[in-house]
Amino acid sequence: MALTFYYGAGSPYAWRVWLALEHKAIPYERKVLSFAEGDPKKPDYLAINPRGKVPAIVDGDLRLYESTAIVEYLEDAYPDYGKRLFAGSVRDRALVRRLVCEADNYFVPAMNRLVQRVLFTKPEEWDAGRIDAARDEVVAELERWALMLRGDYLAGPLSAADYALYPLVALALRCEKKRPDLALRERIPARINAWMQGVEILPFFPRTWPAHWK
Ligand SMILES: N[C@@H](CCC(=O)N[C@@H](CS)C(=O)NCC(=O)O)C(=O)O
Repeated sequence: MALTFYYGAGSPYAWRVWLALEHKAIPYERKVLSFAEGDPKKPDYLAINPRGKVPAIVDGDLRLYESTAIVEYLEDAYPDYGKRLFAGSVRDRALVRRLVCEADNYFVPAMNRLVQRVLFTKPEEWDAGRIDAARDEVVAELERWALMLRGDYLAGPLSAADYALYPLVALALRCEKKRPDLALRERIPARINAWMQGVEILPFFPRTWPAHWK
């Protein structure tokens, strides 16, 4: 029986898992939950993830949530599928894990502040100073990431680190759709723009783009 992947469009965490499944060419059935309908908080889904958040997977009798744990599980449970998400030596793999931790612990809080102040605040209540401050924090993070890049991808070869960060940056950029004068895209370091393009050219990437972002 194929693995079941519980997904919500626009969730950067669910997007990570989708990219990882595609990277590893693992067969899966994707179930789309609607945030508007409150699907993640319905009893059937709470039985899979009691926190009521996407993503989650069900693989045989395993129920697993938290995107980072899921991505590590996919690598360990399907070692011979597709390409490695954590490739190379013990040290190489530690670098990938470190970058994933940095994405979660440093980029996520900066991105969340921006998303909160733009996407989750009514335009009539926008505070330009606080929005610009949040944008500057995201830019400062990306400047740091630009220095960490090891070639085309974050850890050298394409890895779980790229899939951890890309959806977060894409969501931050999504704020510019709602507030065109945010001026985030133009401040993104050139090396990060090039890195994003390196993810976007992956053959499976286009079908993972959030449906309502088109
Ligand atoms: N740390 C979690 C974060 C998951 C998360 O926050 N998911 C959000 C969407 S981005 C969610 O499902 N929210 C639904 C809700 O709170 O009702 C992970 O990495 O999987």
